[in-house]
Amino acid sequence: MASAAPNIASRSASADLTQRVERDRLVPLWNFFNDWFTPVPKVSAQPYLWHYDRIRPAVIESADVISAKEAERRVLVLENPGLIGKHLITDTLYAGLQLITPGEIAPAHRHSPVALRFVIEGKGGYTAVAGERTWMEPGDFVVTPSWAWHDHGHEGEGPFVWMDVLDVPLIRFLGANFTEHYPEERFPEGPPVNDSLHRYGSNMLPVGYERKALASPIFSYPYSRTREALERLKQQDEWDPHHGLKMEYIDPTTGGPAIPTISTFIQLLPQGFTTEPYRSTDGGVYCVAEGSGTVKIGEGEAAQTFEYSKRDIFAVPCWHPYSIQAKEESVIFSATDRIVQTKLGVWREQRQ
Ligand code: 1HN
Repeated sequence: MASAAPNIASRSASADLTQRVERDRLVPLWNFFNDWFTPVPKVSAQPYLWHYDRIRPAVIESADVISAKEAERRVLVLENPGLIGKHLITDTLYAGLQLITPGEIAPAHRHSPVALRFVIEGKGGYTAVAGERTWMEPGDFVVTPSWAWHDHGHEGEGPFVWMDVLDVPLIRFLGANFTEHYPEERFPEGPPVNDSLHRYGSNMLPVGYERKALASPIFSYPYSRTREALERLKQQDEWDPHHGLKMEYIDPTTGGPAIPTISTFIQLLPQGFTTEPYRSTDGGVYCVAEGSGTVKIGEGEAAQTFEYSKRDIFAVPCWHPYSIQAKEESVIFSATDRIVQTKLGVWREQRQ
């Protein structure tokens, strides 16, 4: 057991040593041991919810301020109130709302962090990964693997908005962040639309398939398929008291997560269902695809309750218990760093 205060024989001698060794770039561990090694995790992120209806006008207005081309990516970043200036939604994840208007192209580039998109609104938008296009619809979950060339476009009408989530903080922390800009606006056209979904996402694999990258070869998980699966499964009352009906998006070639560094989930809660409080060490980003209700995040006096409805986004900081009460049947997407923690052997959960 770590004692509350270190047993320092002489405070003045310790302070004196601290001062003298500073010039030799030495710091006594006992000065900060208890600050670092706490019984439970210290978390900077705070519970927070963004009401889409409230922030939508600013997202739309961003098109008057800058073009997608000029901005490279025209995004309003979802910055957690506990991480001001860090531009992060949780301690380990970045998230933002990206707008693209008809005819615009967000130019091709690639970077080491992985990006995922969860489509919020619009029709006629697409992402191309290495020249292969996938048209996006609300509720679709789309992945841009590490170091894959990608550009976005919009050939429909009206605004097209999605939520981006990236593992930027993790990759920056590791010192492995590289970016490259493609010399043309768009990467040359590649395989036909949704080729990889048909090739790898139909419970078959091409004979002789060899895995080339860590990421799933599927980069589009259409909402129509996801919703159909949830609809079928819900008929059997598969309700986990803490999660309702919760599924993880996977790489069909391995059964592992769809993204090597971000775990992604979709859950359905029937009307009137309240999840039992649950916490885990993976903080996360939640986006409401359907429904409305309330979510309580945190414990004791620090607990906060937010009303949610379709398209709202909320942050659950790690090790904060949360409970969702579905007023209407709700479908909620989430992205967390669970897979990283699991691989490192430090992930914990607590069902309360
Ligand atoms: C990025 O490349 C995209 O490709 C979106 O759409 C958001 C945030 C930080 C760094 C790169 C995109 C991003 C980003």
